[in-house]
Amino acid sequence: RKPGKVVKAAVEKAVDKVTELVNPPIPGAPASEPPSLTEPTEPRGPLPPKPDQTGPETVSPTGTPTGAPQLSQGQQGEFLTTAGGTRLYDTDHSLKAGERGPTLLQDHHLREKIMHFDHERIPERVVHARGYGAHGVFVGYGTAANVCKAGFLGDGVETPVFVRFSTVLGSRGSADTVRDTRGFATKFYTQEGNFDLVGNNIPVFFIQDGIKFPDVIHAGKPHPDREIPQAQSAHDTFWDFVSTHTEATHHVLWNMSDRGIPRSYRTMEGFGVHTFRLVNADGETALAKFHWKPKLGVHSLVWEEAQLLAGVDPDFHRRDLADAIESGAHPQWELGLQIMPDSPQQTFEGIDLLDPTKIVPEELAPVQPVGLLTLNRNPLNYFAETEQVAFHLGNLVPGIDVTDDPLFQARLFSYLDTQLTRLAGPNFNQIPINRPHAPVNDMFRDGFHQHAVHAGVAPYRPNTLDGGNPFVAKAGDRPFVEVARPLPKAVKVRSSPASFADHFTQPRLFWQSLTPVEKDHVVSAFTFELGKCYEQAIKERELLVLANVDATLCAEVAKGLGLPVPEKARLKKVTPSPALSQLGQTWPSDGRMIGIVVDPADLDGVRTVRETVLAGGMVPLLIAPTGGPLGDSGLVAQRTFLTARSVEFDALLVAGDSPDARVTLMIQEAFRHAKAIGAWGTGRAAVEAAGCTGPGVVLDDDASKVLADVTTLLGAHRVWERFPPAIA
Ligand code: HDD
Repeated sequence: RKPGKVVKAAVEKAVDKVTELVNPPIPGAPASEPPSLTEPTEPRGPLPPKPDQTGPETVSPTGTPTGAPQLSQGQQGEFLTTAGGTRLYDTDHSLKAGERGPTLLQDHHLREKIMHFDHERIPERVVHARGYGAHGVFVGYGTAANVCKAGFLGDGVETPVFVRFSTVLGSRGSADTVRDTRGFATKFYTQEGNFDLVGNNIPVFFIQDGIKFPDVIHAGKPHPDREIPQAQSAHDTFWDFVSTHTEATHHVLWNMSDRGIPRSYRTMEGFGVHTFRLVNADGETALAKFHWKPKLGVHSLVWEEAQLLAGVDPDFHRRDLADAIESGAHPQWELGLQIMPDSPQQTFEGIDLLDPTKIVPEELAPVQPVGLLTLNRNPLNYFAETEQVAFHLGNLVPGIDVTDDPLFQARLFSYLDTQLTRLAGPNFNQIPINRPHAPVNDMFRDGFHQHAVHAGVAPYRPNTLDGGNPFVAKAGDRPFVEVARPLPKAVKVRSSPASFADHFTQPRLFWQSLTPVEKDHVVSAFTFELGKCYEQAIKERELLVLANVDATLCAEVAKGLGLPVPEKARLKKVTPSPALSQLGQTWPSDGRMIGIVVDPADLDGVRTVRETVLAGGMVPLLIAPTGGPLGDSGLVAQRTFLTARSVEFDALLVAGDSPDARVTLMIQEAFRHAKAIGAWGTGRAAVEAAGCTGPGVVLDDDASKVLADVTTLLGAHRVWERFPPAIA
């Protein structure tokens, strides 16, 4: 045998071993071929998708075909073909007049390949461009029946869903962890048609009337001259707008709070924001607000961590969601309703329910659980599903109707209109991810990208030629019927009701409901963002706004900016809503990332800890000086001192001492970000040498006790006691 072959075989064997250790086989998953170092020489059939991945459903839960293709038409077939299906024998060389000659115009494959590539990108969403999606299932509890007749809320009814999370301001390639509002859009493929709940992780909005949407977005997007900064609100135009447009104050307060930098999509609340009108089987109506409550609790990053992550792992939230689903840690949210009477005034406890800058505190109208959402499958293809999904608030089902909130009303126009350019035509509902699972019979015809081959000759009503089909549904056939509500006697005006003028009571309510630690973070966020503005007048004007929210908030931000504190404003007394704080509760530690700096001298101890972490539903990541297998222990380093950074982990365990400065940095960052730290063996010396002792740092000889204490600390997410807040 030639020596080269022996070396190659040995390398292949080693690669296979490491691959198996890093990616242990998933029970029940179809066996996949081991990766090879050389290019395959024989054609083979399509590869199956990974067990956590599927495309849009091809049949509804009751067996109705959804029209989605059975298996994606992909590049996994045996032979490469043209788009017309003709087999090709070469795709690496253009057709030329001789090897050194010019390329011939007749080369159809060259022209088709480049033509298609030139048009692979479509316009990104004008807002919410950066997003990530997942498939799942929603199961109704049946508890909403007294207020809402929607079938999907019925007891035990299972409805397939697709959820897309997003940031608002950044471009499609921007970082996940920037300070911003997060989109939380859910498409329920119900048996009565699609219902889209297009919400955010913040329950209020910047504007009360949709006509101002271009203004707030132009202000938040990068400056038009230099197109900077990307995916940020920390710049002059944003603060110029919100400091002069005070109805934005409530939303701004939420953005500057920890809600603006979620730890994960899995640990965010979601809100439908607007008030909806619900109808029950007896035709009675109620007003309601939708809430998503995460089973893992509401958790956030700290600001420095968010900034580091934007560079270290710009895909942090995407990766987190996909990994969690792949590993079987399926994230869940309970859907809840706040129910308010449908009074002629459409107010509740003095709160105008048509004003999207106002919340209804949960203490006044408790959130009543009506169903459970589980995200359990990753998309098969990002573009086909996550990019092409199109949400629209007008996708309503019997039992759920709109209200006259002027923001809601403008949105009803925008979401259809925007798809015409983004998805190039009016037939975007025929894209597999958007196809309803209920039968569709719409008489819409032709247009760009028409997929259907419609039969019949009479796409109009009334007709006799197609037997009068399709017929309109009668009351017993469960049609969607707009609620017939008397309109107030009115004149045409361009103005808002007087109740919309109160811009400060609820921001104050939010501020006063936060704990001192959370208030500290709000002060820092305002100080940071305004500190990035160049125009002095903008900072001073925002301080005037803050003076109307709270004197301490205003004074602390002014101190940070080095500016005089404006005169005290007359402030309303508010009753805090403890439900608005995200601290003070204990949550499951499922799916948390635990970094473990290994001790090469005590790999048995590391193995035990790793197994306990896994058994606890958390994810252990072993960090060692170099990659690859750790001795003969059967363990493999998933991170090295070069590739690991503290921000990836929710808690850090240090099993071994190491003179490496990157380990010291890892410990110090985890400490600074109020994370739980545990150490045993020689690792204790490493933590002490980094100067990181105090609350939330567990040092003990018994590794299992260290892990147990760290897991308990994770229940509260962070160890805030480490840094007493500056604000009482
Ligand atoms: Fe919007 C996208 C949420 C106000 C116009 N919006 C979009 C998405 C979310 C929201 C989550 C991303 C959907 C996806 O993942 O595809 N938007 C909101 C919320 C609002 C809101 C919670 C206030 C309560 N939006 C709003 C207004 C307008 C729009 C007032 C226009 C008048 N939004 C759009 C849009 C987008 C969109 C331009 C861009 C891409 C798309 O619709 O499909 O139509």
